[in-house]
Amino acid sequence: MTTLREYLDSTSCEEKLKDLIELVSDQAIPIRKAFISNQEYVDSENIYGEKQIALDKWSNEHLMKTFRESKLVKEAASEEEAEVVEFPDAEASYAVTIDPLDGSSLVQVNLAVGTIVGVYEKSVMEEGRNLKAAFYMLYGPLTVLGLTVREGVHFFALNEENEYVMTQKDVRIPEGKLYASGALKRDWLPEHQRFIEYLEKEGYKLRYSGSFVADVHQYLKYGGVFSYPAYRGKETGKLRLLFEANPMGFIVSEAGGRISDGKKNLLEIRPEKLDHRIPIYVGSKGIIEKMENEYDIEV
Ligand code: P6P
Repeated sequence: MTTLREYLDSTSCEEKLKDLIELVSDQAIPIRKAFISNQEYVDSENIYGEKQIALDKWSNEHLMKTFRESKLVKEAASEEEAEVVEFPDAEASYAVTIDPLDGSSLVQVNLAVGTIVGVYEKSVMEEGRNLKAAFYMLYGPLTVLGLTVREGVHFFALNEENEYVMTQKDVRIPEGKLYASGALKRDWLPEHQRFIEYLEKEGYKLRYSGSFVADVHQYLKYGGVFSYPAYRGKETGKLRLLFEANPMGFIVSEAGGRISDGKKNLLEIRPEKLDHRIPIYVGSKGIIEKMENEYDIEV
């Protein structure tokens, strides 16, 4: 089976970027090992006012240490940090975004969570379409790596020797019929509600876990539309542009799908601030374009 390095060597990826992708994806091993002893909530919150579990902090600190020691990263932004972290000793210019442990509250109920990574040429405050690489490590029954270096999307899994081997090449998202919507139904805005009612009438099946990275991985395989919309009292929605929407949306787009804010291609939206939240509809291209053309989704 093709290893991660063998795949990377078959691409036009720069050597330092290959090294960075391998180094960061290998951190799935220590992060997963830390699950058992870092599950409790700690008395701190992230910048979004969300309670943190010890693992959020542990994985963030571990990844930041990895970046610093690698000298491959000039700056890193994290869902768990209030500011961009600079690495003045870096010998490369990559700018990295991380959600160190997306869906972390699910660790306590043993559901899949993951690490989301975006790599830019020089700055994290870029439109998502400028990503040089985007990948995620998904901690489920297998430890899976979903990766794009702008040459399609490919899945890898850790084998018995803790080496990533390719399990699926050139992933293409089908026009499947899964759907999900975050936010309380009583707070959905009228056009979003109308769209969801259409999906249900068309026989779409609800699949929603509470972990964006795990849900998007499922939608990549089976197709459909995952949404976390603008909703009453939170017209920006909940998910973060830099740390969740851009990298995962870029991967879905590279697999032939689409990510939208409800009106337009989300990957063309310039971030206004680090903690930029945004409504998202991500998944199969056909249904998302239908939504954009036939529903006046409130954004
Ligand atoms: P809710 C996890 O906190 C997260 O950012 C995403 O991974 C997930 O899709 C969403 O929030 C879940 O939000 O409101 O359903 O708990």
